[in-house]
Amino acid sequence: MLTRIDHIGIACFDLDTTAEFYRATYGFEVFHTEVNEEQGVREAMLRINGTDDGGSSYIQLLEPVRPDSTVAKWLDKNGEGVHHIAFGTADVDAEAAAIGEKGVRVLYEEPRRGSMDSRITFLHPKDCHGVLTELVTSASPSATTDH
Ligand code: CMX
Ligand code: CO
Repeated sequence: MLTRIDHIGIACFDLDTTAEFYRATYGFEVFHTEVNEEQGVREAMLRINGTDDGGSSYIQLLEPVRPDSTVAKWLDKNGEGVHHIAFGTADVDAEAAAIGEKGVRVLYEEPRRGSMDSRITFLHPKDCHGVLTELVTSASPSATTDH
């Protein structure tokens, strides 16, 4: 079951400037930052609210750390903006398998490491009406409980 909007991923040129915009404009504070070398991004997670599955919803700001990363390529083509959406689930493996059975391309054979030691995979945007879609299982036990 997909039980929350885990995050909305927003590609930006400068993470610090963009995070400051979110703080000054909306009052959203940076909850967590990290570099994910495999994904080629530096990211900031702004926690917006808890969700009734015990997880949380975030804004995920993404700045590329190398020019050949997927986010750098996307920024070159589109400029800044919404890059992907992510749905949260207690079981990313089962969700990815079930969605793959429906004919949607799942980009990774096995989920990979995402923000805050979550496990993530992606669905191809061309199979999702133009929306790059991520599936996430949070590392925190409280966030993986389905109610
Ligand atoms: N949203 C919607 N459409 C997208 C897209 C996006 N984010 N990225 C690419 N596309 C579209 C392109 O517009 C293009 O469409 P057209 O052929 O009609 O022009 C098509 O998909 C192919 O695009 P591309 O620029 O050639 O890009 P690639 O095929 O090399 O890569 C994708 C696309 C989805 C396979 C790649 O972005 C990917 O593997 N994404 C998953 C990983 C990721 O995004 N990591 C960063 C975030 C990390 C995190 O959230 O933690
Ligand atoms: Co994401």
